Formats: sequence, C-alpha cells, structure tokens
Amino acid sequence: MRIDIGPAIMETCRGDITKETVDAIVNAANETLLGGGGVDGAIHRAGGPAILEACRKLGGCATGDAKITTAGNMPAKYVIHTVGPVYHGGSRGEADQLASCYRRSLEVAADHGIKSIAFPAISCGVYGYPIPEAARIAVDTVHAFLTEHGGLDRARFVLFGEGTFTAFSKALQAKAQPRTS
Ligand code: AR6
Repeated sequence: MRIDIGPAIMETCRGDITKETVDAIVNAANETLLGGGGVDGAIHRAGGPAILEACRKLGGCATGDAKITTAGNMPAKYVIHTVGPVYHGGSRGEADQLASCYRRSLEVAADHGIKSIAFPAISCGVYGYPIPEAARIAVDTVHAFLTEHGGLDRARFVLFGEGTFTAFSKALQAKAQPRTS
C-alpha cells in the first residue's frame, strides 16, 4: 500500500527492517538503549558493536522520545532509537506516548537532513499494544508530520508479520484521497 502526500511517499511493506536501504531505520528499543529482543535484537546483531558503543554514550531514552546513532554495518546510515509504551489497557497515556515515538523520530530525522525513514510496528511485539489501534496512531502521526513539514521524501512501515502488515495497510488505505477521475 502506498499513498502520495505532496511530493512525499508513505507506504507499507513486509520485510526485515535491518535490510532497508533508507537513510534511517527506527528501532523499537527500551529505556536503557542497551539492546533487547525483537527488532532491537535484530538491529544490534545486523549492525554490529558500533551501535551498542554509540548507545552507551546516550544515557538511555525516555518513553516517547528518540535518539540517533550510526547504523554500523547495515545499509541504512542511521538508527533512530525510540522507546514505545508498554500497553497497560490504554488509560495510562499509552496513545500519546506511542504518537510521540513517531513524531520525535521524524523530528530527529529532519534535524539530521534525513530524506527516507523506515519504521517497525513500535510497541506491537512484547510491549503488547493492540495492533489495529497502534497502526492507526502510527499512520495518523506520520501522515500529519509529512503534511505539515517538508524535507522527508519517503516514510515506510516495514512490517515483519502478516497481522501488522494488514493493519498498517488498512490504516494507510483510510488516508488515501478518493480519486475524482
Ligand atoms: N524487522 C521488522 N520488524 C520486526 C523485526 C525485523 N527484523 N523483528 C521483529 N519485528 P518488538 P516492542 C517486529 O517486540 O513491542 C525489545 O526487547 C515484531 O514482529 O521488537 O516495541 C526491546 O529492547 C513486532 O511487530 O518491540 C524492548 O524491551 C514489532 O517489530 C521491547 O522489545 C515490534 O516488536 C520493545 O517492545
């Protein structure tokens, strides 16, 4: 699924984010920034020790914030590490924190002149966020940012599983302008 937002493209695809040839890939990390399982583990394995070395100097990252490092041996230039909320039922500000992850990642990207960025489904693994709701928040937040700010050419959601791919594609489809001709 792919839509145009002015000169920029927003899209979904299935795959392994560590193989993406974009300027920056986003990591669904934890507050220590010292590695973990899921996409975080895959990124540290594929990028090599330079990422952990850079992360150690950052002093962690608050939930909803984002920090940038090298991508080490991966094809991308940078990793933007963000920390999604653990889902506790939805009444502890999880939606705002999840939206903040996408927004802060895009702000950090824009500050570094990044033109293309790939996101995983933040909080949709061990952090337990309900996938359709997380997909809507992700798509709405990225769509709003690309609509309001120039600079980025491409924002892509790289989804590992069928469930996240379907939900994110559906949320993106809902943003597509109806054709008039
Ligand atoms: N490429 C793209 N997506 C992936 C990949 C990959 N290589 N590997 C997994 N996913 P999770 P969270 C998907 O659990 O819920 C870590 O231990 C996965 O299928 O990685 O934000 C951190 O250190 C799921 O849809 O992140 C934190 O402690 C999505 O990525 C904690 O997990 C996110 O799943 C963060 O939990």
